[in-house]
Amino acid sequence: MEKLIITAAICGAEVLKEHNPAVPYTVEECVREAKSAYDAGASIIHLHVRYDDGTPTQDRNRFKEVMDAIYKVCPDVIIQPSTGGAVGMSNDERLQPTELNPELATLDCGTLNFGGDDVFMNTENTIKYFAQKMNERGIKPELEVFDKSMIDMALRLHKKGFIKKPMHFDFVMGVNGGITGELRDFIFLRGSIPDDATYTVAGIGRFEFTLATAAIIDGGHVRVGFEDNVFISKGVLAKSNGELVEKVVRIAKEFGREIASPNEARKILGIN
Ligand code: KMH
Ligand code: ZN
Repeated sequence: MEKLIITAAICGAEVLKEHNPAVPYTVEECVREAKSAYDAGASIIHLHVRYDDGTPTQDRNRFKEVMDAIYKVCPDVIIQPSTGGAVGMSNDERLQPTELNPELATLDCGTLNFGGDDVFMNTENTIKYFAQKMNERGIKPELEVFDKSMIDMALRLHKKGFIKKPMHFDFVMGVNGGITGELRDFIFLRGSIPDDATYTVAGIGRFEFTLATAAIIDGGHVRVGFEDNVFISKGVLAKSNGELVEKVVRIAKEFGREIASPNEARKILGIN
C-alpha cells in the first residue's frame, strides 16, 4: 500500500477561538500550528488565512506573508491554499492565492447549503473558470467534493478538458448541507472515482477519526485539523493541530501504514 499522506487543515474560515482557543488567526499562530502538524507527520498544510481579529480573507499579500513564514520553519512542506475562502466571497477574491503559483490548491466542485442561511456557491462556470486559472498557473487542483454529484461534475469537466488526470479528490463528509460522514456514504464516494485517482477524506466533527481509519485501511489519505474538528476525543479539546495529526499517525501505525514525507507525497500526487 502507498504511504499515507496527512493533510492538516489548520485554520479554516469559520472555526473560531470561541470553539477552541488554539485556532490560529495571526501569522505567528499559523506558523505555530503548521509546525506542530508538520512535526507530527503532516506533509500538506491546507491553508486559509485570517486577519489578526479572526476575519477570514483571501488577500494575496496575507497569504504570501503566512506562506513565507511557514516555509521558514517547514521548508519542504506542501502548502495548499484554499480557493473556497469563506461563504459570500467573490470568485476573483477567492482566486487570489493562486497568483502565488502554489503546487496545489483546492477546487470546489459544486454548490451546497452551508448551515443556516448560508450557500457556498460554485456554479459550473465558476468551477471551469477556477480550473482554467489553475491550469494556466501550473497548479494541481485538489477536487473538494461535499456530495456525490460533485464527483460527477469533476468527471464531466475532465471529459471537457478542464480537469486533468491523475485526479485527486478530497471527500469532505459531514457538513450540514452535504453528504453525511457515515461509512456507507464513504464507500459510495470511494467507489465513484476513477481507478487511477487518489483521494483524501476530511470527516467533519465526530466523523474525523472514524473516516480517517477507514481511509487508512482502504489505502486512501487523510485530512484532519481545526477547520474540520476541534476535539481530540469526545468533549476534549485538542491542544494543537499537531495533536490531531499524532492521533492519525498512531492509528496508521496500528494498521502498518507508513507516513509519507512531503517529497513522497509529491510523487504520489504527481506534482514536482
Ligand atoms: N470555507 C468553506 C466555505 C476550500 O477550502 O476550498 C469552503 C472551504 C473549501 O473551506
Ligand atoms: Zn478549506
